[in-house]
Amino acid sequence: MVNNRWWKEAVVYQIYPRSFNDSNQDGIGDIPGIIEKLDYVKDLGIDVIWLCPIYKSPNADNGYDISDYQAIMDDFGDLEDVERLIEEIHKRDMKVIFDLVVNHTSDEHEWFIKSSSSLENEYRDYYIWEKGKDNNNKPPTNWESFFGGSTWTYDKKTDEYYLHLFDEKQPDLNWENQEVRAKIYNMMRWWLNKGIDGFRMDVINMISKNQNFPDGEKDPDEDYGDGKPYFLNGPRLYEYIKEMGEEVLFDYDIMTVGETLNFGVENAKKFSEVNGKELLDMVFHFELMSVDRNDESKWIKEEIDLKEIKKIYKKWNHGLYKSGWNAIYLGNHDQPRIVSRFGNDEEYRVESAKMLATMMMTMPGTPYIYQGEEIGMTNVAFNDIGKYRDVETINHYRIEINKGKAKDEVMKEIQRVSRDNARTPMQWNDELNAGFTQSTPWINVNSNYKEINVEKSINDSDSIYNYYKNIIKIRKNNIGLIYGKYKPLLEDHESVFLYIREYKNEKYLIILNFFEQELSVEIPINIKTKEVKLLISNYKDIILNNQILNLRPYESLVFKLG
Ligand code: TEU
Ligand code: CA
Repeated sequence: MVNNRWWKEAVVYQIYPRSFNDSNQDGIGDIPGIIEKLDYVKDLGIDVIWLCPIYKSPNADNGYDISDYQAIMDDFGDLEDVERLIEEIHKRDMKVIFDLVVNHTSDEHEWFIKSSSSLENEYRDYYIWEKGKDNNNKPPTNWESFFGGSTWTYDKKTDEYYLHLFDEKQPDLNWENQEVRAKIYNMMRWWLNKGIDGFRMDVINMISKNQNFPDGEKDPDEDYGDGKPYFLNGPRLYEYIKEMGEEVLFDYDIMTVGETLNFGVENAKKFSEVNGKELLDMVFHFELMSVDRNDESKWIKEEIDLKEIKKIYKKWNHGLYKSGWNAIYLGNHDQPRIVSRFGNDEEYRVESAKMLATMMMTMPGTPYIYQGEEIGMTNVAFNDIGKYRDVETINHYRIEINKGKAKDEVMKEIQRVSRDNARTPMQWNDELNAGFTQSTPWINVNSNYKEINVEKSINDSDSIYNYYKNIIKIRKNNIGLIYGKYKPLLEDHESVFLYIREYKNEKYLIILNFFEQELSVEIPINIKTKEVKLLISNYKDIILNNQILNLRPYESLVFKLG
């Protein structure tokens, strides 16, 4: 039997503060700006807000490079603002989880400044320092950073290299050092005691590294090898997370969600609890994030195969049915806009965005809506690299151009994949800068804001926004959609996604036409009885002949089968 928990019944809304709402007209979203919009979030039907990093940071990676965990980024406000934010969220009967970024800090963190000051400094061992190969002329390993280039940067002063899986301004902390861990746990308690309701744990399965630092496998024509086997799910990962549970998590009624690359269902289950105590409640796996891209490079496109998507959901839904829990997301601040990626952001923007919402809200697991998804915000196609802000995007451009790739081709990749697609300002209305700011925004607003914005969406009863609102309500009023068992049907069908959710004597049937082609499908269940009720659909009527349902582009339907 599945245990009922508040975080299983919650719908989460992710806020990327920099791009949400600017209250003081400096072009950057901020904490008071979020407070101004809490009623909007609440009204959508949200229970939990996941707030991306708001800590002090020089912003090499928009706050994922933290220079002080217990202070606030100047652009965003101060600690008082944050305390008020927590209070205002709670006042509205919502909860808030913070981003926990403890695989690395900023190189401007006091710990790193001390660590890099000399070999003897007491903070030296807080980070991962190694001698290079070939008389210290080459990095210790051939690993490639997520943002391109080596994972090691040479430090002249102490004549050693430090490890950074991400940007060189994001040195990896040395979790082998017990003092580092103790300080992190203290910091976590400090925030929990301020009343936050949990953490989203950034790249949490990277914190334990294989201490032999072996080279990764490498293609002869590539510059770098694959270090993932040596820093993902490392030898002491479970020990560390369990310790974090004992030192911090077990003492609070909170929710935790780990961001985990290549983790797998078995790990998700294993890490979800220990001796009946909740550890990592759920994880963000990346399997759906690679269905439209090449395994080797996220920049190379592949066609979406619905059968693969079905397999991924089945594996995770069945795997975590009895123990563990799923996190359901299609997009976030690192991914393209979901309607542009999995739907159709032109002719069928509204229909396809509703179809994707239907899938998310009827899957087992806690759904995460990324800001702007609820109004169907789309990718942005800046024509000039100078308009992009994301470090990964800018590095990619430089590296590919240096390799001799044509500019047009690189820009096309960037327009499709860049993380900045999700980071353009929230579109509130059709006024200057979409109502995000009165001054120049830190990144340009998507030019479609006159068409796509919150104000317009609220006033249109047929909008994506009102559909989200509606389906969130439906999910809450039908507990079977939360706890029900997942049963896929027509698993080999290439364009229709069909499944049942079953809970005690409740039963639901979900039908999604995943693509734009119209088609007919024979429904293996009789839906023409008086017990069957259509809960929601994204078309005004339904075309049914006997058991044959005619599905229009991206048509989606949710039935309650008595
Ligand atoms: O992301 C980790 C991650 O592996 C990727 O999603 C990453 O954003 C990138 O696309 C790799 O190609 C987390 C954060 O969500 C991301 O914003 C940070 O940049 C990163 O960690 C480092 O903290
Ligand atoms: Ca501001």
